[in-house]
Amino acid sequence: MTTAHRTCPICDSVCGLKIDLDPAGRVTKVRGDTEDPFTGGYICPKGASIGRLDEDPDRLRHPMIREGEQWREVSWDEAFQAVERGITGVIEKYGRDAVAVYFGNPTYHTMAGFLYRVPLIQSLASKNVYSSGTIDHMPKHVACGHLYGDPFAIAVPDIDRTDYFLVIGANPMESHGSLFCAPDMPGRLRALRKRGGKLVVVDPRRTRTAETADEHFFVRPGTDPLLLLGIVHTLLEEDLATVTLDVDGLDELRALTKDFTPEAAERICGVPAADIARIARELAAAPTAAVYSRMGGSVVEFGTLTQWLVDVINILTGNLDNPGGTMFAKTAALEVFRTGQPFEWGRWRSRVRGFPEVLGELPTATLADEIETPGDGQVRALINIGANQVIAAPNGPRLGDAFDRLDFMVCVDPYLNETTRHATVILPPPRMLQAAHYDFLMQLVMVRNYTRYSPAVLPLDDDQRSEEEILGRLVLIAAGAGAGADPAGVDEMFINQLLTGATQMPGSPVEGMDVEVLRATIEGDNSREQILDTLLKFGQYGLSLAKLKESPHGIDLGPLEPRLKELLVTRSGRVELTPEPIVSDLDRLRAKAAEPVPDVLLIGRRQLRSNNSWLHNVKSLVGGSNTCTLHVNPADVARLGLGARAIVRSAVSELVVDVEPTDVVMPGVVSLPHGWGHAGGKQRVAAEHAGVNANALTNELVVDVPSGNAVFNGVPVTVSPHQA
Ligand SMILES: Nc1nc2c(c(=O)[nH]1)N[C@H]1C(S)=C(S)[C@@H](COP(=O)(O)OP(=O)(O)OC[C@H]3O[C@@H](n4cnc5c(=O)[nH]c(N)nc54)[C@H](O)[C@@H]3O)O[C@H]1N2
Ligand SMILES: Nc1nc2c(c(=O)[nH]1)N[C@H]1C(S)=C(S)[C@@H](COP(=O)(O)OP(=O)(O)OC[C@H]3O[C@@H](n4cnc5c(=O)[nH]c(N)nc54)[C@H](O)[C@@H]3O)O[C@H]1N2
Ligand code: SF4
Ligand SMILES: [Mo]
Repeated sequence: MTTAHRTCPICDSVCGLKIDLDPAGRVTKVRGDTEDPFTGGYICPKGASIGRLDEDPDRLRHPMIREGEQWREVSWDEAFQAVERGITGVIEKYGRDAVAVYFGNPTYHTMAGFLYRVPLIQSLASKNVYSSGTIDHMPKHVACGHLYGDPFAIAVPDIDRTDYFLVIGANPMESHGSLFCAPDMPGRLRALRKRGGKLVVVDPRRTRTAETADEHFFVRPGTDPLLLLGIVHTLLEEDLATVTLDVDGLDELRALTKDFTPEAAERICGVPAADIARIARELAAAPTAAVYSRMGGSVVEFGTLTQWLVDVINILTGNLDNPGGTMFAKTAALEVFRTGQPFEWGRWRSRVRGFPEVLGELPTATLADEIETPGDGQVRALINIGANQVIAAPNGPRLGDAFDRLDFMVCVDPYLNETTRHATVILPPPRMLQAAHYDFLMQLVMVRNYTRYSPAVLPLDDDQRSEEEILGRLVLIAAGAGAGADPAGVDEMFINQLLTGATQMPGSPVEGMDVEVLRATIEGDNSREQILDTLLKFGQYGLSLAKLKESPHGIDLGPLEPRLKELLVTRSGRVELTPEPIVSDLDRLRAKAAEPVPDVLLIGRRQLRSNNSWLHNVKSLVGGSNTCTLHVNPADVARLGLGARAIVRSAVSELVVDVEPTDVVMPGVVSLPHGWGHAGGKQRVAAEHAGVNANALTNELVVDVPSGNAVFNGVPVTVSPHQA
């Protein structure tokens, strides 16, 4: 028996795992790694099931090619040749914009996803770049891009030191935090209250987080910006603001929020005006406070306004970039994604609906339009990496149909599922435990600076390819170098670029040094490790791969420290409180607030033993509370005359759902989890617990305008009894 240590790659919590394996490499036991200085031994049921998940017999072992309805296992050579024919064929005939690339959620966690994203985008040179960012957190990037100039300057709640924590539309007790990496969230939230801190939650559901809180307010979905404007209004009208940063636009903010009173907010969002004003006063009076919002304030019609207001309140109360408030983490690897230039967006627009590009991407909500609409630049091929849009994207089933119209689609994915079944070729990455792990992106949003590298636990078999190699080969195919080119060349080019940059940077410790000489000092067992070594050596702590390997449980790099001065890159050199592209959206909010309120609003629900769509094929993770039901308040059950099943209708489609009466959801709101609706794939356990696809109801034609982000929460629906 052997014991391995590695980071769990499933969610943002980065838990250190201690994994026992038998001589055949089968996982016999998984515990939390108590020696990990950051995650401290915390683990959830998903991490504990990593063995079952990894050993799932339905995971694909070989590349697959589809001929009609038939799938055939093929060699890697044959698969990559088919990809080359498919991609270059489309490029030659229709040009580069005809090939789209899509990066799904797991690409934010894998090393391959981070390291090959930019090379693939560059070699493809297509305007059609998409990711799960636009069905998730894009409003936060847009808000921070405009406020600070750097869309990656995302402040995280300093949970361990704060006195007051206001959570608007997030459920960290069950999601374990998002853009907020704080392992053992339950422990940290309990500790906050134990030391006399206050936790206030605003959510249309009484979630586990709400149950842990001092106060919980039901809020009508999609109306949080009005509540937050009421807080800003109170802070400014009552002279409670204590701005510690150099800001532009304070007077304009005062003028803009003059008529957004708590009373006006109460009428729309349902939270009493007196409570809104009191929360504002409490935030101002608390020695330290942090306001935080995620999916409930992001995948909504006014996601960018909501995310902007969250930061504005943290700024007005003197809490942004200060201990106990919200702060910026400092990653161990060189922060290559920061451009050092003021945020730019809208450098090009989507062809059909004219959405501005953000971070070089177009919204997922318009991918189907780009595939279906004929004309120059129509998308004819798709490179799809770790994404299950048929289940994850707004009006997912429309995308499924659109995928069938493509000339070519390649998926890098371990499963034959609702999305990959539309592909021509599937390239399966190896098991999680066969991949090394390093959290490039999660380190951006940690509540304590920390780093950890986990080498692969299990070796690759001869007939497997690492995900880095798979993506490296796609980079080369997209560049026109062919299916047989050596992907090590891609890595070498990246290392060379990094080293050249370092030698040319004024003040760098290696300024003027010979790149060849420097190259010889870079260590690692393979080129990916060498890239990591380079990024660590030129990173902000001067670490190295060797140092990380000496510390298999991870290295604590200390508490968060103020760092906005270093990150701020606005044109004015100040924090820009009232960026025009954001505040101009207030008119849309006013118009929306004047509209009649729909009878019922649909929201989502994350479940502890799920992670989006891909964890339902493991028996221990499905069943019990982890089933796909519609939560309906008993008052609505009575009012609408509902029985065991109901028909939910939206502007897009309708579904028959199982009804679960519960007062955890407020009247007028129903909640259906996403990630279900398993059909047409080869996941036997998931098929037995299929559920329904919540995104058959969500509408891709409604978006958060400044970011193009999808809207999953606050979808107008009607609910009526279903007679079997
Ligand atoms: N167990 C588990 N963990 C996960 C995931 C998972 O699927 N399962 N997914 C991972 C991913 S990809 C992400 S992005 C994160 C997300 O992490 P979170 O954002 O913390 O997770 P959600 O459960 O979506 O929380 C959103 C909350 O907003 C509430 N809400 C809905 N509409 C509104 C609204 O209009 N206003 C307000 N104020 N609240 C609203 C919902 O009821 C819900 O409680 O979780 C990650 N972790
Ligand atoms: N209605 C509604 N819809 C939502 C949400 C919601 O709250 N409500 N949440 C949204 C959010 S926050 C997100 S992030 C998206 C997620 O959207 P997606 O990223 O499209 O969906 P996932 O279910 O995470 O699917 C991930 C895919 O990656 C595959 N995969 C797993 N591991 C690996 C790996 O190591 N490598 C590769 N290459 N592939 C792998 C899985 O088999 C699966 O097909 O869903 C969004 N959709
Ligand atoms: S909370 Fe669970 S899924 Fe998330 S990293 Fe920790 S063990 Fe993995
Ligand atoms: Mo997400």
